[in-house]
Amino acid sequence: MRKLFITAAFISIGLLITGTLSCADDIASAVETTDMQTAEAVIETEMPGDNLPEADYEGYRFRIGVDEQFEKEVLCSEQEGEVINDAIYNANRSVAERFNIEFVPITFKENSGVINNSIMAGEDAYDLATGHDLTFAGYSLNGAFLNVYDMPYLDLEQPWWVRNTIDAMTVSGRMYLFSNWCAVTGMSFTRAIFMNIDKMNEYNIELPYETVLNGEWTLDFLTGIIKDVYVDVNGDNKPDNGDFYGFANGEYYCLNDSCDLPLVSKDDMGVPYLDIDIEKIMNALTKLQLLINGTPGSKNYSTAGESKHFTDGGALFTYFRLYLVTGDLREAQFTYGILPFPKVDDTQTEYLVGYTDRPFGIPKTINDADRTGVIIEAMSKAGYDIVRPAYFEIALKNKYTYDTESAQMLDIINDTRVLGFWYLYGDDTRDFVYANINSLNVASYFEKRAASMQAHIGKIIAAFETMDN
Ligand SMILES: [Ca+2]
Repeated sequence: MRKLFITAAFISIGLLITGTLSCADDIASAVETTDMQTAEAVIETEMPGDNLPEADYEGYRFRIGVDEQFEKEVLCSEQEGEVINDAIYNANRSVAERFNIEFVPITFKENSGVINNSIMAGEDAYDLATGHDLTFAGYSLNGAFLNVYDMPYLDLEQPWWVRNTIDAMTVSGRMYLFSNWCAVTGMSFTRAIFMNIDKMNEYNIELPYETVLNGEWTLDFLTGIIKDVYVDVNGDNKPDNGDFYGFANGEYYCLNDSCDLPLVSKDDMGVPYLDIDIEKIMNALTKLQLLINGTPGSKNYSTAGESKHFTDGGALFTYFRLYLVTGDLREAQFTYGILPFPKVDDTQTEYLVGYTDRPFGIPKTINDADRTGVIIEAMSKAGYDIVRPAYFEIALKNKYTYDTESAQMLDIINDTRVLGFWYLYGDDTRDFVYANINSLNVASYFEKRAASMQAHIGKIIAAFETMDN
């Protein structure tokens, strides 16, 4: 719970301090010097340390291959007075100064193949690479990347690594892509529940923060809140985007992971196997269908792009990527809150918050694994220490208020995130929630596909187990 309280305190003191807190030390010292009421909530202000050696890499140019669209989510070369940009700049700078390196972005166009081609040609052109998730999954199966577990100095138990994602991405004890705080993209692509607090107050509905903290935030609970919330605002006697709803949604990505339906399990040796539990899937999809499309309070957007209806104040809740907070929600005329995705039901042991990312791979052509390991670990820690609080500050920067409960929610979201194995390495079943949400023909859907899914997963296991890097 330590991280949770650091965030809460940071956000609260943000009310009193103008400007951007630039690093973890500033946060700690600011907390120490304030005697406001939040101080008592601060159990511990110290960020966890790393176990990296002192090293001087003599100005080494650490080259990161990065999709041109995402360069500034990894590397920022100058301060621009924008909170997240400047936090990434500060995180980069702290690592560069600590180890005497220079970060060099080498950009490429999405899916241009240059990373894979360069590595497979044996060129040592990149120290690290990040790109499109499915494309990079393909490169990893080609043998382009090193096994993350073989890298020195990476401490996967540290909080800047994403616990559920490591579990999901590890096959037979190997992992060829990683996703963590080296970049802000994973957090920004995290799917969360957004709540219009003004409207919740107007409807006299208790904000469900305590419910979340008690572990009782479930699909049924959310559906119970939203099912009868509908107003034909534009008075045309039909439900449309001119009206107000309880829950509005047009996003289906990650719902399978958020609903604990990874479709694979692992045996005692960590080898995945296809695990299609029709009863479990039907239980989740039935509840999801009711929420999304089954009550008067449900609004089903035809595309995720219609989410502006929510940011214009058209619903109590929506489900979307966290980057809504740096986009349309900045202009929202209401106070919003952020919540983790609900548990399917009370048999689910913890919240699961699905996300997508531009994962990283470590080219097998690198010539100094120690140095690469040190820099990756340091970048991950710097992202966690510096970029994470900055992102949370932006996420919580409501028009009218900061609330500490939302900070707690973001910590829960961060700690329970999962990048789905089947999403990255799967085939057409990636979209099975969307494909079945209305028909609920789950049994026949998987009956048709089980054999090919089994064969596919067998190929992935074979690729992982036979790679010599
Ligand atoms: Ca209407």
